[in-house]
Amino acid sequence: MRALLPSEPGDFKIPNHAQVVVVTGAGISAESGLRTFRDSNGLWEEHPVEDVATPEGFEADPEMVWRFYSQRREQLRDCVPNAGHDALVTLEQRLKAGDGSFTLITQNVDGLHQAAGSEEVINIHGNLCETKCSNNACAQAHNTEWDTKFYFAHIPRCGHCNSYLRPAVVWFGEMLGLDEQRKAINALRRCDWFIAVGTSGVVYPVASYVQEARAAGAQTLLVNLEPSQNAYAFHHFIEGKSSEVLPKLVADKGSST
Ligand code: BV8
Repeated sequence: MRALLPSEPGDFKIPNHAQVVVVTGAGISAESGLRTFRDSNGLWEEHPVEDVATPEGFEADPEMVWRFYSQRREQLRDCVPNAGHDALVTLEQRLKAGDGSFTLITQNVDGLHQAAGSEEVINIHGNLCETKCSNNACAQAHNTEWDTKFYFAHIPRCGHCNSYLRPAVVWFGEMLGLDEQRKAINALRRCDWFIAVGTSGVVYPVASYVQEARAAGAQTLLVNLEPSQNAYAFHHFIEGKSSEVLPKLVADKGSST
């Protein structure tokens, strides 16, 4: 693996005409108080991923899966976006005011980017606070009755086909949404800046997006506490907390060429 030369946020000037794609992971929400997945004391520590984030896990023990996701919904009540989320809103607004473009692909299901004011967001792994019917053939994909309620009492059932409802997130072994994937690939193929923030680069296909961006000729930056598993694929690595690095990285550093 090629050694990544560490960079500083001040080394980069993102011009107002840049075509930017940002990918975020659980690390950007860590400073809002949400646990990540694979750090020490991470979410998967108590719940092996195959038990709670797979269709098989849900089929085997829907109660336990609903408890896991309901605890995460509860956690969310006290969380607000942090300076990392806010910096991405600032960047999006600056690019839209210029003749640039901005696409935010988030693996997070916490909705904090939208709460911060980000508009062009692709929830590539779904949304924690939305619920859908577990029967893929059911016409009633969403049952709004449960979209914001926190399940602890009993497993909710679809009002249309009576199957269990489930969190509207993408589990391992499940395909990502076709519309979300199409939007993501379209943005990657025309980007000239690609920034991944707070992700371990373990989960595919999102971990391969940096390769798509490189193929499009983009500058690729990783902002993380440590080199991610796919760090080798990036041109630059900025080590640090997203809430500290991003405001410096996205600042408008004078008139751009
Ligand atoms: C699919 C559910 C087709 C929602 C999640 C072999 C090769 C390639 C692919 C595969 C393979 N075997 C299986 C696969 C496919 C599989 C996969 O990638 N497996 C991996 C584990 C190898 N992928 C899939 O199944 C996907 N579907 O590919 O369909 C298919 C199907 C079957 C077989 C083949 C193909 C579906 C993937 C979606 C899975 N769902 N969760 C939920 O509950 O949230 S994934 C889960 O991990 C979350 O969604 C999360 O978003 C995602 C990634 O985690 P991160 O966000 O990166 O978080 P993590 O804790 O890992 O890292 C945080 C980082 O932040 C750390 O590096 C830390 O240092 C840093 N950090 C912490 N604090 C800060 C910080 N950085 C900056 N500042 C801070 N303050």
